[in-house]
Amino acid sequence: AAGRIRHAGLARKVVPADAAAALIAPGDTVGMSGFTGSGYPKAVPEALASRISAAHAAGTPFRVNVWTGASTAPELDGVLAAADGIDLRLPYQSDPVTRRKINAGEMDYLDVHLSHVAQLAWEGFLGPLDVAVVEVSGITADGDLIPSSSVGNNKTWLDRADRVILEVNSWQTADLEGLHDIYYGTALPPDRRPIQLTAPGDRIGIPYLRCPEDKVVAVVETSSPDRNSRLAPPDETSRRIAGHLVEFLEHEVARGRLPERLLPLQSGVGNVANAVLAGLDVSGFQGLTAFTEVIQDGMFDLLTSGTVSVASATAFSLGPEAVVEFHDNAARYRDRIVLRPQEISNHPELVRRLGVLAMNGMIEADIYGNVNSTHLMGSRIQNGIGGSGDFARNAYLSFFLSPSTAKGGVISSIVPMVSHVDHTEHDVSVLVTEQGLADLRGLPPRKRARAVIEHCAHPDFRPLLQDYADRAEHRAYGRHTPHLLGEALSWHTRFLETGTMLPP
Ligand code: 0RQ
Repeated sequence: AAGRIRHAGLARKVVPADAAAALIAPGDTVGMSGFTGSGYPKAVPEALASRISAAHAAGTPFRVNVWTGASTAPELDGVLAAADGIDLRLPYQSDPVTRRKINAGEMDYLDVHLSHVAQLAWEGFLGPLDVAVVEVSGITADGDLIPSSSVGNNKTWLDRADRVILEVNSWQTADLEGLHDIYYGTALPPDRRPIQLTAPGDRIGIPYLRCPEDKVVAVVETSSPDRNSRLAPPDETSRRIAGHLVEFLEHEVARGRLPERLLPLQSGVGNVANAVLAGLDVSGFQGLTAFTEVIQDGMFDLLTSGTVSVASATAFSLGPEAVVEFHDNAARYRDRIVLRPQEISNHPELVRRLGVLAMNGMIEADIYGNVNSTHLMGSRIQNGIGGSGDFARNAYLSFFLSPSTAKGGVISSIVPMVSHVDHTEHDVSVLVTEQGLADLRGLPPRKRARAVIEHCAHPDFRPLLQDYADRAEHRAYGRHTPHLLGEALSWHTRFLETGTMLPP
């Protein structure tokens, strides 16, 4: 990484990855960088996984706890999980090997709101943070760290860890310098002050991460790309979901309930969320802003086309084409993109103040509008809650989006009762499927049920849901939120027993 380490003292600490990994001991808690496949360390986790495998082969136990920003990549979560090297993992993950180990009960997983992680670490009851392994894109002559393609919890890991290992990745564009805004004004109560951010593009911190030189025990040079996964192009279902949502936004503007430039957008990860952003790009909206968590391809396209003028986030999550466009023209995007620590990008105070329009995917919703974002059939984790709760609860309007069915039509995403709750009915304004949109604002429970069944449910399941709601209305213990408890989760049970939620 010639030219990327401009500080003499830290340049002297450069070692190969396996020497750095040797500084991590069994039982350590390791705070790693990385957020939705960007800015994660590329070399030390693999070297650590090799050490762990060698120890296991020799009959010696070796596991560590891994804290990150959010999901990473096969080179981090994948290799460490495959080596059975993780005792406890937090927060959001989306790695298939990790998911399998968690659901097999072989690895503990703590799924917490992404804005809470830094505070949890500071509170101290999760225990000490022994090591930080953080990717940066460079080190200045003064020893300031130029952040990489994600910020995540790096500030907190560098502040809290006893020992710090830096990976300096020369694949990241040098033009990242100046794009980040690292806010050092956070404190624990009772010393908290208001966060003085009133527009998505505001800069309230400094462009660098700080770390005392003597805490850095190793510096490793890398030059490997981020994960750069490609999302599926929007299919007909996603395009319809996007269509309903855009039509709703236009309607709200026409009614004078939203400004013409809307309010700052937050968009979740995944194919559906990406399709919604593509829908906004051809919608005629102009001068939009984003106060979001991740800049994925759809958001990047909105910045490129000018539909979105400025976007705040904590990470990029780009496909290969968008990465090339960004690296070739980073200087052009630098003034319009701000990457912040995730405790700020997702901060409830800021989400509420700015009046964010939150748009997130879901696994399932029930007829009353409770949403499950994380668990299949009540028990099998898919990814995690991520930032969806940070945004949904505090948003001006919170949308949850999903195809109305899953797994080829045998699962209904609209069910009598959700099998796991991430977002309660109180945090859900609007549900959208390819069938239509249910605006739940101001509706009491029985009217919510009618709207959800009529507008969101798939025709294969709609009569079944209507039948359930009708019978519940007559036979339930109470008529405020009528449920038949013996039947409420029977659709999930039927799927587990017969492979379909449809009755014989
Ligand atoms: O599984 O790929 O094995 O077929 O779940 O579903 O339809 O591709 O949708 O990519 O938008 O993801 C909720 C997981 C949706 C995501 C979730 C199965 C389905 C498929 C993915 P397969 P789709 P998406 C801030 C926002 C929580 C975090 C969040 C998510 C897979 O949006 O992780 O919101 N959200 N963060 O088949 C059984 C059902 C199902 C189902 C879907 N009802 N039953 N399987 N699937 N519904 C950003 C961050 O936090 C980083």
